[in-house]
Amino acid sequence: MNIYRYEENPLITPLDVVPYHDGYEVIGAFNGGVAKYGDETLLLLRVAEKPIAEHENEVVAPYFNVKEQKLERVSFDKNDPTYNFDDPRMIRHKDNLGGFIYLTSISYIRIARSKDGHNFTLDKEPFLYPFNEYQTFGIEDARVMQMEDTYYITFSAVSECGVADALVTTKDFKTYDYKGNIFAPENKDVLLFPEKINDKYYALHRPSAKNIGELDIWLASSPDLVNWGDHKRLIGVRQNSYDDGRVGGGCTPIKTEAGWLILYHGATKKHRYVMGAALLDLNDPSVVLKRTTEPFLEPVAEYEKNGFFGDVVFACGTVQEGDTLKMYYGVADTSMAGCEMKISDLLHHLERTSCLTK
Ligand code: MAN
Repeated sequence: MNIYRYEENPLITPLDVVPYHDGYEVIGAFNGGVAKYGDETLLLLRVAEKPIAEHENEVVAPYFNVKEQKLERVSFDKNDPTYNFDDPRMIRHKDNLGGFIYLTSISYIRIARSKDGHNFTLDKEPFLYPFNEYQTFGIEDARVMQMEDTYYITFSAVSECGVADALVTTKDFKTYDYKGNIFAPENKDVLLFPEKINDKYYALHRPSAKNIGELDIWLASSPDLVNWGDHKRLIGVRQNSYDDGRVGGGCTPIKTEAGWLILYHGATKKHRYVMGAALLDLNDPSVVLKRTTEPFLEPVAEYEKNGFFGDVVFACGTVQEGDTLKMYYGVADTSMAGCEMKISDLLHHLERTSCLTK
């Protein structure tokens, strides 16, 4: 299937972002949600900032102190046998496998604006910055759904309580109304459908089963976009496939004549992230009509393969113009890239490579 990657890729890298905090460096400007606002394309970038260590053996972890409303840092010694520093994204306890204590960077959402969809200018201030006890380790991976003149923004709220999903609404991308956590931990990748279906709102979400179960995409419905129920497992991981480790919704569902087009990320157990697609029934999104057995986008470009966490393409939004779909995606947990494809090509790809197993 034909995908045109923008020649300017990567469109935004950490070097384009001035740190918001003194003594910090920007290590990521990625996984940006997408909105069309007036004549501009907005990317709601996840900016990750890391405290600069004072000496070679220091590992520093940031957290937002809610009471004091300021960012603080905790220092660790790389040689301390109590901790495991192998995963660059986090610090774990050694004796308790999987025992997580801190992230090595803090993320918040900053807006990049563009008139041509290729050249972006960054806002100086964050748009969404941690403000409550569910966000002490940051705000990550925003997704935007537009209904009339209101934009609904979902994001991961990360703290020692786990990763929850929160919702805010805005009309101007300057101020916002907080609607609370709409999914409890651990859950990620909430995508709101852009219209009611048979008088109900729908969302995709990805509970992160820790004990029994897999990292599958679920469907929920709601009367008001805030209270969610009727949870159904929708798109699961598949053994021996590009998505045998985890799946999660990527872009706001796109309405086509053939059904709701879902662009999702699938990762192997070794954390290679690609983009797959599925098609849901227009009148009943709990019915999966088709699902790709081959990804439509894989990390092949240098900027997709190498970075803070390589071999990752992670799309969080699109702009649709007729049959053309402009997709913006995070690469290697580091930068932002853009590409274009035809929706009709995606539907053919689904037709050609479809398999119905959930
Ligand atoms: C994973 C990665 C990190 C992220 C944490 C918390 O480890 O996606 O980038 O910060 O989860 O969400």
